[in-house]
Amino acid sequence: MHLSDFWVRPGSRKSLWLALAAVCLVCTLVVAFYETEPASWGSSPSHSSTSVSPATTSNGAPATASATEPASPPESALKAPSDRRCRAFADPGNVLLVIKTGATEIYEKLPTQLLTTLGCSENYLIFSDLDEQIGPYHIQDALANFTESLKETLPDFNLYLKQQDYRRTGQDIAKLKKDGHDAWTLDKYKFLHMVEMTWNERPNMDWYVFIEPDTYLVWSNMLLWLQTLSPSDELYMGSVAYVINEPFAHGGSGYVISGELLKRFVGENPGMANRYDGAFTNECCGDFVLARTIKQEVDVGVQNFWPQVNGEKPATLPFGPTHWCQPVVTMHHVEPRERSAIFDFEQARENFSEPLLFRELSEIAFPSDDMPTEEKDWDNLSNIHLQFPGDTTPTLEQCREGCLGLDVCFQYRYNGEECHVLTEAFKRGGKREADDGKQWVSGWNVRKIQNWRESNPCPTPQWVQAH
Ligand SMILES: *[C@@H]1O[C@H](CO)[C@@H](O)[C@H](O)[C@H]1NC(C)=O
Ligand SMILES: *[C@@H]1O[C@H](CO)[C@@H](O)[C@H](O)[C@H]1NC(C)=O
Ligand SMILES: CC(=O)N[C@H]1CO[C@H](CO)[C@@H](O)[C@@H]1O
Repeated sequence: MHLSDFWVRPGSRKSLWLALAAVCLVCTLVVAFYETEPASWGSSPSHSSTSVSPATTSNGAPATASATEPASPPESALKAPSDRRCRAFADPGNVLLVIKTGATEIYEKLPTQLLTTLGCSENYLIFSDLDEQIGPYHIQDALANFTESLKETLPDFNLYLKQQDYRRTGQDIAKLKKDGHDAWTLDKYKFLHMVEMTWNERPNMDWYVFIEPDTYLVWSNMLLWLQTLSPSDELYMGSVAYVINEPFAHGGSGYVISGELLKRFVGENPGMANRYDGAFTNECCGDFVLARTIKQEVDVGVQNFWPQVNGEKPATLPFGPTHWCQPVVTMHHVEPRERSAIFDFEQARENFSEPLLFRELSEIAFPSDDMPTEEKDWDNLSNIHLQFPGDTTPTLEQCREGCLGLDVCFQYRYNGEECHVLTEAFKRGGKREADDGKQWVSGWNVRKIQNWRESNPCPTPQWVQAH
């Protein structure tokens, strides 16, 4: 209900009084809380800018510098002082993070990224398809330099123009998201200009790391990984996907371009992005066009670092022989709450100089002290059809016993008529409501998973070699 409803509807006297009573109750509670808990407010960054706060935090340390440097709160006020990653890597090196998002999703996806991944980074740029200021953060329009005449004629730019109109008229741009398709179609046009603007604004960095708002970047692993490489080599690295036969670094998994390569691709190549403005419309994906253009302009191909750089997340990763002793640098499709959970998990680690490996990460999906056994309305992504003698329809019990009785079986999934198992990895999967009257039930061979975990320690991290 809108506030104005209270004043225009004649019959709403009663709700008005109820609302006033509620407001007063809240005021009372706030005052009571403030009076009983002043110490806990002292460490809150927002409090340090008000006149009631003492100049020191609750533990006696000087308050953060936000009051004297209002222009740079990302480093001073917002960075969680307790973020252990920042202390472990006091000098992260000459690394620039670049995040690409879109105006219809920015408020939904960016905040958790800023509160977690970016907590230790002072070098980053944020690109979108609309120039915006969110508190201290300047979000740049990656398409600012895109050919004007094409913006006006390409149907894919309808959303771009509408966003500007929505902003001018004060409408909620998030409402333009709908199924996300239009934002997805517009997204591909941003890649080359984003890369070009990145170099123009921050030339001569060692490394440029490009991610999306739902990419999870394991900051410590990324820094450890980059330390093993030379930024004076021309490198374009990520998780390789293909369009027809042409390889490219999948955007959502994140990719890294060395300073040396970006210098030749952009720095010594003025006007590069505009020359390709017409090249996207008939292609599926911007990350693919980026790879093709790098190849065409400077003859450098993508190097594959999968699964260290990958497009899955704890709930969907296939833990096991292919994903075990390698460090995890990125994950994708990470929802804000999943991000917070991984972040907490990271913060609780003992030694940030020890890379976080898939083996350790598997504890999020399969905690040793709380292993899942069986879940209803659940799909664990088992995909090998287990057939029973005479092709009979198995029961859930038969499916479960079929898996638990097999040495190789990590898990099973039953849908009322078919039994699927997974033997080469274990995956957590997720909720899946019944469809066509079939209930999905999934279960795990807990003893096998535990045995596998114990008999496969990772004495040394296996950094992935380019392949
Ligand atoms: C737009 O393009 C011009 C010419 O290529 C370039 O000088 C300028 O820096 C670009 N603007 C941005 C914001 O990158
Ligand atoms: C942390 O791990 C690194 C790398 O394995 C090791 O050299 C260092 O001694 C460890 N630090 C502590 C406090 O255990
Ligand atoms: C929820 C989910 O991703 N379910 C998938 C489980 O695995 C089968 C077979 O691999 C897929 O078809 C489902 O989409």
